[in-house]
Amino acid sequence: MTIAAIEAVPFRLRPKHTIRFANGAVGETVNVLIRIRTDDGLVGVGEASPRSMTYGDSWPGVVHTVRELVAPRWLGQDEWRIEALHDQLRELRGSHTARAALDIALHDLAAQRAGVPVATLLGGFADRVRVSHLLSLGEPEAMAEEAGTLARTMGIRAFKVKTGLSPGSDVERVVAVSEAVGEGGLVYIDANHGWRAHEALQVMRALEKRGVRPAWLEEPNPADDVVGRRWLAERIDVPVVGDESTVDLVTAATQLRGGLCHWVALKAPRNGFRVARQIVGFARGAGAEVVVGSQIEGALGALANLHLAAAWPETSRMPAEVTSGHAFVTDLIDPLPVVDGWMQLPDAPGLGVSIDDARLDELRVQ
Ligand code: MUC
Ligand code: MG
Repeated sequence: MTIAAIEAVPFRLRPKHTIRFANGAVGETVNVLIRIRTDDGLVGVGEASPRSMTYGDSWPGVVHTVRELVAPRWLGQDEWRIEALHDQLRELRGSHTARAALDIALHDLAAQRAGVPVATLLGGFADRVRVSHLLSLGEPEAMAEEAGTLARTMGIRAFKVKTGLSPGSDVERVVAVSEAVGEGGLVYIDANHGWRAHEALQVMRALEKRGVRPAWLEEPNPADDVVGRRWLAERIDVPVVGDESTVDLVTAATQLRGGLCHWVALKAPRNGFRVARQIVGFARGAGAEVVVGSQIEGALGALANLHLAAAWPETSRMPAEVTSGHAFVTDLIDPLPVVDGWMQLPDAPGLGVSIDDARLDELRVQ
């Protein structure tokens, strides 16, 4: 079957609260629904969540890329030939979120044809995922309170503590959340480039003195401070994780081989499934772990992340950030529930979701 139409529909998401991190915030935001329709009427979907502060992209840019640069190349092509379709975009630089959403939509189509969930098509390792939740950067007490509430109401025991504001207050954030989570919980840090390398070392030493050991440390200092990153990675025994500095196979391989990080974060909304598979293979060969993170996507993007986390043993080892769909008051689909700290995959073919046109029309940005 061939690709008959590709749509890029911007829609508005309203968060319950603005989600803050060291290099920006996500408040009311516009994401883009990608729909690929085949000549026999099957529809594959993906959500692009552009992040100007992280990748320099924007929703009008995603819409333009899909409508003007991708659609003319892909219309009339065989939907199954995913590698060939991506190869036609090789001259397109960047555009991670547009490319990832297109890749997700192609896999949604392929899995529907095969009659299995996307996670099964990819590898089928698990049918449920241990959940981690990203805590917005705020006062230590407020972050600890949010963690405690989610532990009680949803059974979540794994939390990303957003930091990168100031080393002293950041230590208090991590300590407060760790105390709220208690024994058996898992706490890790993301500074989104907010510290200098020596400040990151200072924070880790201060945490050690307080008896707190984070499971990993994401993006401690600016990634272009190559010397500082390596200096830090050589000095701490908590794994340093590349996230926005390891956006594809080449950057992930370069950072891992260069000793700038020990592990790598994957995100379906940034990597899609194809690039995620490449990075997982490289990381496994390099003896590195991967973790599944969120870029605060809507419920559709979070559903794609759930399939990614369930696909392979490597992506299932650590709790995955799949709760961002719960952050919004308005969205295209309802987020999946978290029960006792786990999220169950839908067993319907594909991503397991269909988009309600009336709901899309309400949220559509003209
Ligand atoms: C993260 O892990 O860095 C914040 C911006 C973004 O693109 O991702 C988030 C979370
Ligand atoms: Mg991160």
